[in-house]
This record gives sequence, structure tokens and C-alpha cells, in this order.
Amino acid sequence: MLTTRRQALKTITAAALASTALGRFSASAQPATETPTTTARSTVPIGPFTLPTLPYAYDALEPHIDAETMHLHHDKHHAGYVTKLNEAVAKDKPFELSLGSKPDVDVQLRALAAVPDSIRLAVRNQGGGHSNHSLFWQTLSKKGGKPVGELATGLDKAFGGLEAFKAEAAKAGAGVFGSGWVWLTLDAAKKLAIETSPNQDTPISEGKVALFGIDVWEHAYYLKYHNLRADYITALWNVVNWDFLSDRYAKALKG
Ligand code: MN3
Repeated sequence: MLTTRRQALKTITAAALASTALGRFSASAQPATETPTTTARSTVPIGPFTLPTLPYAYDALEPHIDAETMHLHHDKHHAGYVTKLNEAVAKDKPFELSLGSKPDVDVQLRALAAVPDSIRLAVRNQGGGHSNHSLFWQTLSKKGGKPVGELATGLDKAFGGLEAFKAEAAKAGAGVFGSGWVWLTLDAAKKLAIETSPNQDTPISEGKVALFGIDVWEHAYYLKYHNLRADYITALWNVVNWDFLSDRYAKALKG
């Protein structure tokens, strides 16, 4: 069963990578006079939300996070959230226009009640996926390192140190049933906490700062770690961008 599923995932990944490569090739090589593809594309909403570029190479986090997973996770899963978010907001033209040309999805997620009823769930799910992954890529780096400054002090005070924080976060990750996230959050009283959310829900919809999120959806680890989510989380600590998180925390404290 497990082998079959793994093979299926590998096949899907190979197909996804092939289609990505083909898509890029045809986009750059396509003669301007060739109209059928252009016509087909014009029916697909292309904005206003856009997929951010991965801030490092696909294989930068090897061996902890494999390049194949990064390709699939960024180019297919994250891209899918962006596409579906754009499709959703296109269904409510006044709302879409109100977003402007370079919208920040976090603004909508902080005020979900203000999003029109008919598209609120899509914005929560697809917009959450866009927001969560946009943050996730930035919080990883091959450099690794340790928390510094106020974050180091904050983790000591809230959890009893970095290792205790990691242990508690890993435990929370093991406890997420199905797909979701583990979060390091900061609330309005500037208190640090470890929380979990189902699906693509984000703490920012509860008025908190999402400092760091660990993606515990199977798509984040299944190719390399199979069903062993705990092994994936253990490996992930090697590629956490603590400089970025320390800076993010310092800014959040002032905000
Ligand atoms: Mn994911």
C-alpha cells in the first residue's frame, strides 16, 4: 500500500516536473503569431496574486528537504493556491478591483469577515495556502544557525530554551491530525506560543503574528520521509533560517 502510494506520488511528480519544463519551454519558444495558446491562456485568471520566486535553488536544502519535493511543493502546490485564489476573487469583480494591482493576501486573511460571503472560504483556504507558503520559503535556508538576540531570549523565557522549543513544536506537529501547520505565534500581548492549525488556516486570522510555520501536510515530506512526519520535522531544524526569524521577531515586538 505504502509502496504503491509512493510510486504514485513519484509518477505524479515526474509528470508535474515534465509539464513545468514544457510549459516554460513553450512560453519562451512560442512564436508571437501562434494564437491558439494565447486564446486558451486568456481564459485563465493571471492575477492579481502572484507566486513568489523561491529565494534559493530547489536543491539548496538537500539532503534535509529534497529538490524533487521543493519543485513539486513550490511549482505545483503553492502555484495551485495562487491560481485558485485568483479564480476565486475573479468571481467578485468589485472585490477583485478593491484589491489593487499588488494585493497583500495577509490583509484579507486578517479581516476574513470583510471578504464577500461567496468567496470567503476560498480566500481562507487558497489565500491561506498562498500566505503560509510565502512565509515558509523565507524561513528556510541551507545556512541553518541559531536564534539570536531577542528571539533567543524570548524562546528561553517562553519555552526554556531552543531545544525545549523544538521538542514542544515537534510534539505539536505529531499531534496534527491530517493536514495542517505548527506555528510559533506572537499575540497582542507579545506572548510567544506554539499552536497548530488545520488545513491552511493561519494565526493571522486570529489577530496574531505568524512568526514561523512548519508545514506538516504530507506533500511537504512524503517523497523523502514517507509517513514519518517526525523524521521530517527533525531534519527541518537543520535548515531553519534563524537569522530571518530573529529579525522577524524583533520587528514584530516593535510592531
Ligand atoms: Mn505545503
